[in-house]
Amino acid sequence: MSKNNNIKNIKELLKSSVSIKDFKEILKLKPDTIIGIDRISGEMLIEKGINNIEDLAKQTVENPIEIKRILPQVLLKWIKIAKLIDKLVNQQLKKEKKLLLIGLDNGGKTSILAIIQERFSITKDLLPTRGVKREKLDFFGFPIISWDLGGQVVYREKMYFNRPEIFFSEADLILYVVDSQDTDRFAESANYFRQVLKSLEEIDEHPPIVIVIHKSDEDTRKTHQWQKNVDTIKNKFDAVFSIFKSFTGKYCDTSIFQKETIMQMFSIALKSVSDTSEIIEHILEDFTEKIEGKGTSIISREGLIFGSYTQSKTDDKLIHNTALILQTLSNFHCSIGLKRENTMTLDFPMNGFTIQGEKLFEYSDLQIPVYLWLLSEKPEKLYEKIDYFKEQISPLINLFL
Ligand SMILES: Nc1nc2c(ncn2[C@@H]2O[C@H](COP(=O)(O)OP(=O)(O)OP(=O)(O)O)[C@@H](O)[C@H]2O)c(=O)[nH]1
Ligand SMILES: [Mg+2]
Repeated sequence: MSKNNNIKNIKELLKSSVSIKDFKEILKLKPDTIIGIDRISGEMLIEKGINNIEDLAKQTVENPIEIKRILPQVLLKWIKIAKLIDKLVNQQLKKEKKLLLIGLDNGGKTSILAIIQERFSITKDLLPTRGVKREKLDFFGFPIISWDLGGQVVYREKMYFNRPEIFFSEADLILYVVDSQDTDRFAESANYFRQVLKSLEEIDEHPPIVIVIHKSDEDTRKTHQWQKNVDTIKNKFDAVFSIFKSFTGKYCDTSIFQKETIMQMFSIALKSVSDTSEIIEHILEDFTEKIEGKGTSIISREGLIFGSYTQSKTDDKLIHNTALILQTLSNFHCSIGLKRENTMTLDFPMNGFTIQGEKLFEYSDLQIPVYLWLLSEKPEKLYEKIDYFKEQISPLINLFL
């Protein structure tokens, strides 16, 4: 919610004619895009080397530059507005994680992004990516800006390494995609990877890296050849990591024909850049909206809350207190030899809602049951989607526990 407020607040500080296509570009807008700065004053600022909002925001309030035909108190006001825009943009950017997809051409980078966005049909007729394709995407509501770096040799050699600060800087995460079936190109891919790390080191950026061993399709995965390929890939990439010790990487194998492998890889990747409870909350928010509920929470038998999503504090308390009491009751029932129920329900007919707990899975070696608790006016909707939740989402949540 605060994310949209940021955008709204920034828009209010800019002239209505300014359209914002990319957040990062706001700070590069000319000073006179700020509301109240006329064109002539804007030009005077530019003459003094203040070319954009970012430059204006860098001025200190205590000791701003002097411009003859602009009153100091007016200039001060503009500097303060620029500082505010700068702050809001940076807050916003911080929330959106920059994800870089790198790897040779035909590796499957664009296909992976399409799967994450559930665009299955387009994966069949994808063309090679020309240059860099930037896109906003959403992983259960988790905001990400993906930079899909087309892997054809012309871009690799002529673009990225010439301007690494543009392409490689400020990445929160890198997915480096290797085609596990393309044996002839493992060395070429490892070599590209080495160049990428070298460039990153030169600009002093060290984002976490996931090496995606892609096209690990179900049938191929069973073959001896595939296992051999994976070993070769790991050997070659480990050798690169051993040269650049300041980087760490993980390996994941994926296939577009098994969406869950992509989701798991993505979850593992996100785990390295974000607070895991934040990710669980996004997943629950997405699910709660799908089933038109008012709130959900994931709680273990002993009352450990793994994550929750509610629209109001009262609903939050209502779910948690009810869940704790029902779970305590269920623990008592078990202690006297009854079987633990998979579903626990408490109806509030006069208030028109139900609180319901559904056992999701058992956690750790101690097999501690974990329940999904729902507060809803339409609890029957849960049954329409609970299989989806169990299949698609609980493995992801499991990863974060
Ligand atoms: N067998 C198999 N094929 C895949 C998989 N993922 C992608 N492909 C295919 O690989 C080809 C290349 O996929 P893209 O996603 O365009 O590859 P890219 O890495 O974006 O390539 P560039 O844009 O040139 O860098 C397409 O024909 C895809 O259908 C996979 O998991 N298994
Ligand atoms: Mg592509």
